[in-house]
Amino acid sequence: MEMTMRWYGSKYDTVTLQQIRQVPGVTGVISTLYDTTPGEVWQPEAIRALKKEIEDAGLNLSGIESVNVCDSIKVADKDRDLYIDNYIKTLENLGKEDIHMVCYNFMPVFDWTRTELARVRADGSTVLAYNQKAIDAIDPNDLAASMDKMSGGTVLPGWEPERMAKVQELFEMYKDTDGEKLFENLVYFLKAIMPVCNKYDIKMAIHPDDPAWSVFGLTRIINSEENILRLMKAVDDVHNGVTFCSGSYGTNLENDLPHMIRVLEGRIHFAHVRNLHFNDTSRENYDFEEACHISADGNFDMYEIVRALYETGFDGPIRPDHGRMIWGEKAMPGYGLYDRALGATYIQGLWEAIEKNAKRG
Ligand code: DNO
Repeated sequence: MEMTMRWYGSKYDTVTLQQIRQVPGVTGVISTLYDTTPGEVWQPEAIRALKKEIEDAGLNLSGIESVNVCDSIKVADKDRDLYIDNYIKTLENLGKEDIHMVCYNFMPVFDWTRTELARVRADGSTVLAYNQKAIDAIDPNDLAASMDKMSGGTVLPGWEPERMAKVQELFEMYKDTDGEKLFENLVYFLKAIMPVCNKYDIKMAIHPDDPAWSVFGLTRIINSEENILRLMKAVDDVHNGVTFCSGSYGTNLENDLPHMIRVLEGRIHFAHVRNLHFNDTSRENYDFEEACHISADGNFDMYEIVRALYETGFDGPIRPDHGRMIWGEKAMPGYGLYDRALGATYIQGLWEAIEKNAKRG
């Protein structure tokens, strides 16, 4: 594995490449061209400039999170082939720059969904949180505005204001797209891009739905072992792979995370490792918050998660995921420096112990 951190580019991120470089063991970043809109072709010069900036700081550009898939492709409207062609051109441009891992998602309308971006925990840190009652009380048309207000002026990945300005239109666009259709459209998209992925050895890594169930009546399909395996079989090519995000699959406690990693052996190309703390698991009051990375702070056995990655020969980029906001830091919710740095170090500690133990036999 390669330990990485997510970085949004110097124009948007509060964290610098120089700071990331000083986090023990981190050799790469996962980045994106945040200025682009879904559907547009990424220009070679822009990719090159991003890569150069990162390499000049002594780090690798270890993959892209995300090249977002536009709604036309997700709902299969009349423009989808045109946008798939654009996506292929983007992949080609990335491949030519020697970039081999692309994370994306296939969630309708909303990317990750939380009801609080700064819930205060007992130790004074703040975290992202989800509360079912709060979701049930929200009009989806207001969700983007409320997320924006909670963000404290920082950008939120997946919540681009231009898209969110037309939420109603988007809901309308998806009204005939049920789970089966969305799945078919995803398979169509993947089959169309596999040749370019094979040519440049680009590993596509689908990010799970977060949370791992439908919200606001919008279907979601990448949320369980059964569904992700179905997708792996439908396009049975190593370049059709997975971002294993423990904090997203783990929102549904029925998902056995270490087991999922094992059955996905060879198809996980990127790992997001984080823990969640559940306060209530009853259906009506379902409530969780994002804990710090260590097992003791949440509901997941982080040792077993990392062990499963190690034992299945995972060799892609791994990154600590959302961190708490601590020590007075002001940053993008979930993406401060300090707690993610602690997470990166902890995950590497687990990895080293597991590896040494395994080698000892
Ligand atoms: C949020 C992220 C997601 C993720 C996308 C992948 O923090 O986990 O926005 O990057 O869903 O396309």
